[in-house]
Order: sequence, then C-alpha cells, then structure tokens
Amino acid sequence: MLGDNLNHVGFATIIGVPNSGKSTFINRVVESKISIVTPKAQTTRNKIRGIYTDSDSQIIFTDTPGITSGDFGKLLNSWMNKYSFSAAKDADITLFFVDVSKQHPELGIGEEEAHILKNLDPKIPTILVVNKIDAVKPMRVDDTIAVYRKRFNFADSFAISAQNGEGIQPLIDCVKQYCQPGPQYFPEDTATDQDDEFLISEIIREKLFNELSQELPYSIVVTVERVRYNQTKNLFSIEATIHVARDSQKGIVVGHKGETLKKIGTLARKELEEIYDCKVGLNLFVRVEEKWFDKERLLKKVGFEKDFENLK
Ligand SMILES: Nc1nc2c(ncn2[C@@H]2O[C@H](COP(=O)(O)OP(=O)(O)OP(=O)(O)O)[C@@H](O)[C@H]2O)c(=O)[nH]1
Ligand SMILES: [Mg+2]
Repeated sequence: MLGDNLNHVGFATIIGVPNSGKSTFINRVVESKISIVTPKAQTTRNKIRGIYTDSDSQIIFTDTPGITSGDFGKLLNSWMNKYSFSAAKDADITLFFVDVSKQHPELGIGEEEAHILKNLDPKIPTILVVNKIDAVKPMRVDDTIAVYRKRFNFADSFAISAQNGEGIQPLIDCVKQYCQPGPQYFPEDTATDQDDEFLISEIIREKLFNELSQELPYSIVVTVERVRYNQTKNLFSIEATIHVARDSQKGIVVGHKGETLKKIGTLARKELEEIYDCKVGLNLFVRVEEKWFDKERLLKKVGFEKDFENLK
C-alpha cells in the first residue's frame, strides 16, 4: 500500500540509440502500453515514466528519446539528447540498450553507441542490455556482449527480447539490487504518471509515424486542444491539432479526398477506445506551422515544459 516500506525502491533510466527497443521494453515491464513504438528511429521524444511494482519493490523506469548525432530541427534534437542524458543523471542505475541485430562485433562497437557511453556519468552504474536476441544467432549475442564489455565498465550485462519477454525478469531482479529500502510512491495499479492529453497526442503521433512515408513524421507535432467526457453517453470527445512545417506536408497528411487523415483518425480512435474503455469522438485538424521544431512555445506545449529551465 501507498507509503508502506518496501525493500527496493529506485529509479532506472533506459538509454540507447534510436530503435533499440527501449519503449517496447518499458511497455513490457509495466504490462501496459505507455510509450509508443514504431519501426522508425526517433519515435520517442520525451521522458516517459513507467512504474513497476511487486510485493517487495517499486522501480520507476524512465524511457528516453534515442540519442543520435543526426539533425532534424536543431532545437528539438538538442533538447531530446539533453533530456536523455539528464534522465540518466538522476537515476540509481542506467540500462544501456543495444540492438544486437544491428551490431557487427567483429568491427567493434557502434559509433553512435560509443558516443553515448562516452557521455554517461561514470558515477552511476550502467547495465548493458543486449536486446532483440530473438532476431539473431546466439553467437552474435555473446560476441556483442564481449566487445561492449571490453570497451566499458558495465555493472552487469543481460541478453533479452523486449518483444517476446525473454530475459526480462532476471534483468528486473538485478535492477532491484541497485535500489534502496523506501516508501511506496505510487499505488500498485499505476503504470505511468503521464496525463491523458500527453498519451492521446502520442497515440495520434504513433499512427502518423506508421502511416506516413519515411521523413514526414519527423516534421510533425501533435497537440491536444480539448478533452471532454460525457458520462451519460460514456463518450470521450477529443480535439487535436497536427502541426506540420509546410503546406505541401499538409496535403500529404490530409491525403486524396481526406483519406489519409481519416485513416489516421480511425486508427487512433480505435486504440483510444480500447485504452479508455468507452466511445471516443476524435476531431483532428491540420495546421501549417513553419519551423515548429525551433519554436519554444510549441515545444513546451508538447511536454518539454517541466524541465525547460534546466535545459536552456
Ligand atoms: N525482433 C525484435 N524487435 C524488437 C524488439 N524490441 C523492439 N523491437 C522492434 O524495434 C522497433 C523499435 O522499437 P522501439 O521500442 O520503438 O525502439 P526505441 O528504442 O524506443 O526507439 P526510439 O524511441 O526511436 O529511440 C519496433 O519495430 C519494435 O517492434 C525485440 O526484442 N525483438
Ligand atoms: Mg522509443
């Protein structure tokens, strides 16, 4: 119960290059979809907290944006990187994610991975998490672990599949050992501390990522303007805006006779109905906002507000 003393209470930050499976992992740990997942890199843009609770522990995991030296909108990109590193600084332990299917252990460790390791705070223990082991032969897993352990002083290493759950429990048990006794902060059934508006905007963004071709999703941000729940009708009414950077992009998002926007809206609505277990009315607007990714006002609105002053 809330306030009870538990043997293991602490914070674990998940960090790694884009697409290494960080969000898939946090969703599996908390057994609920709290962080969106797509096959495209740089899906996650904010810190997403997932709360794991069992009989003797509560661990607050933080999912972070994949760290990259790539550039798609300078302000957003630099904020995302700062976000991820700052989340790692606050934790009891860092989980450093590597996508084993992208590794070439015979050539050493990846360049982007090396960049992250170089910038981690050496005072915080880091566990190597080699993910996607379902996709490769066991030898590749062993070689990857060996080559990474040679380069960095990891506290431990684990081979997992965030997708099918293999290896997850031993990793959680290890994380517990880096936590301290303390009071339970969140009720047992709480999976995350994010609010409805944020989750809704993320679900819409996930559909945009999946439905639009390669580069366009990176030029998009979603804000939720209004949410209203009508108890008699058991209806959740949502109004949201999709901000794009150019007129031509608006045309693509809307699509021929509005078909693309309609499809995105339907997919998002269906998922939101499942999440909230009620009918959902979803109104989507598309708005051209040049260079939104360099505008503080909009970035603050999509969740960069809380730590804004620390990041400037
Ligand atoms: N085969 C396999 N695929 C995985 C596994 N974990 C994640 N994936 C896939 O990898 C892709 C990226 O997963 P995400 O969880 O979005 O990765 P991420 O690290 O959060 O990515 P960013 O948010 O862009 O930094 C998705 O298509 C996932 O389905 C795994 O264990 N095995
Ligand atoms: Mg992610």
